[in-house]
Amino acid sequence: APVCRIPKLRNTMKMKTLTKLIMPLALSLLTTADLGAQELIANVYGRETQSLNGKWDAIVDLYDQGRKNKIYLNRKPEGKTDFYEYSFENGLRLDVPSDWNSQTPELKYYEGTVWYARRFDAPKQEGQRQFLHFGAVSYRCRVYLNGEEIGSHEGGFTPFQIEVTGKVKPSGNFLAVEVNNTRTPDAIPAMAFDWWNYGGITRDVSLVSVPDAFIEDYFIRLGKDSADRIDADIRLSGATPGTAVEIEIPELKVRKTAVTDERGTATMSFNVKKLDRWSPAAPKLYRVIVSTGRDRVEESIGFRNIRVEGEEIVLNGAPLFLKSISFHEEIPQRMGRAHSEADAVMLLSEAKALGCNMIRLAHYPQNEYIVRLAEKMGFLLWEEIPIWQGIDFGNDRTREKAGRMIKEMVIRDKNRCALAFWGVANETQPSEARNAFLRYLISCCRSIDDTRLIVAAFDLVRFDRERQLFVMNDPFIEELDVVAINKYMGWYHPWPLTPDKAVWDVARGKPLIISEFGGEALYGQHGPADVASSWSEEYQAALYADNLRMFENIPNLRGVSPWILFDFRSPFRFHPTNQDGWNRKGLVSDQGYRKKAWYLMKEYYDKH
Ligand code: GCB
Repeated sequence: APVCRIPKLRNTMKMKTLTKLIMPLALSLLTTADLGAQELIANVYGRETQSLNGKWDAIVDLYDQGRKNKIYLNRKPEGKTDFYEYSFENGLRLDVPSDWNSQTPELKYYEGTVWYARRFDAPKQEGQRQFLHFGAVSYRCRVYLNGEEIGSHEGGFTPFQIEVTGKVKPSGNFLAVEVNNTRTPDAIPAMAFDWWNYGGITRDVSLVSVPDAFIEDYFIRLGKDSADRIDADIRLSGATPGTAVEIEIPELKVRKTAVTDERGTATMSFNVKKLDRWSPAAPKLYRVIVSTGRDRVEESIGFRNIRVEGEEIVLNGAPLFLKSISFHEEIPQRMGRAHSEADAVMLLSEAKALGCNMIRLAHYPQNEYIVRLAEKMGFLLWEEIPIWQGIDFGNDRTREKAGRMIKEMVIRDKNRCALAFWGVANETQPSEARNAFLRYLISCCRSIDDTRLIVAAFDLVRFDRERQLFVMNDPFIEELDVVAINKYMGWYHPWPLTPDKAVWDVARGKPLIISEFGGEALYGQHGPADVASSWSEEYQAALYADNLRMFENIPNLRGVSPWILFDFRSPFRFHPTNQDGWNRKGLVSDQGYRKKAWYLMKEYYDKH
């Protein structure tokens, strides 16, 4: 199981709550086993890996004939009468990692199946276990090694791995991956969403080697309400109970040991002296080394406290205002998915220039380069899974998938102190089915990590004419630590009164974040500041000025996150000259030029 603290919960939670947590958890673990994907190894980038990135052979399988014809066997004619109507040689070649849409014009709009294949050698290492690790494949895939199906995965933005110990040969392995990005009503996201549905092996692929008894997972963090106590849970795989595990933090002069219990987990809690806590202003990280007699892994970890007190979000004991921005995992200039460290530098530098202290990673877990660099650069993070309108909340299979997805996200990033918020949904409508679904997602997060704040974004705020106030009625906000609102005043909603009179009475008693606001403008287009259809920089800037004025009338406002940093590609956007397949709400154009509204936002952030 994932580092899963269910027994610990017994002390703090009622049995009824516990059963509610365990039942769905047990269910979803079963499904994971079905799929052949296994528990994730923490910190793959800190491991001994062989990269399988590069050029892969590819076959576009529009009518899904490949599996039926077992093309993953990669057979070659031997006898005189043999022939096979496929070959992975001398055909299309695609980059991994990358989306397929941006690699050849024929695949720009493609939604369907593409087969990827490559050969690799894996020199034998005695006493080692090996795992194939995929950072992400969009959206679903089946993996075949040397002619055998070894696993599958669904969900385009989270990692998975498959153990291949004893299955990889020292040389001449043939790895095929059947990737499909067809939209379906039971998928997450489902049939329509406001971003580009890139397909492909979009993140790094590696062969990870670990000792046969190895450090599988760990969760090392500052105690929830303590400025100097570090809590750690470390889980070993393949080790006998009673194995000693050590944590070393040289800069803090820490060297602590504990032994594993019968589940393979070692638990430690210890106080440290002179800890510099991580914050956006001082993003201090410490070198942490976890080791056993057989295995050793190290990485940089930061320590901080985050909690809610009444209407405040409190970081390291002090109230904080979140100066956030969103971006998609996309490089607009390249019209493709972001997948490298250089891409992360581009996206995050522009957020830094705006003066942000937080990123809302829209609308799905983004790659680890972005998450890790954001932490180093001093951004808090909000990470969510693509529960984005139109989700089939009544479908149990969809719920299981979402649960697995959110767990993969939490497992991957739980050691990143920058991560402050787990987002469970964006723009959902109240219903019993939705409530049960989201409650389940919250229980999935909390079963692994109960230290982050749980948030969801709603678009239900409306103007109450009688009370002359902006209000919202969704009882689900009671289940959240922080309430987030997407509200497009001046774009989707005309102003019912002037911005200085637009007062909010929403989610009082809790911190509120404006998680989206904005409007579209085409960079370099000038026009009247009061005509939306001018798509002008002037209109967008005036809209920003109005919204920033309204924010003064939201008493529990503790952060804002404009939509969005860059123009992004979206099949929702049909206007031939102003949009041409792009959502133009960016503060920065698709070519990287700052629009007028950028400067207003920058000034606002500099003042806060
Ligand atoms: C929203 C969605 C976001 C869209 C945005 C828009 O409310 O959360 O994904 O892109 O509005 O531009 O309409």
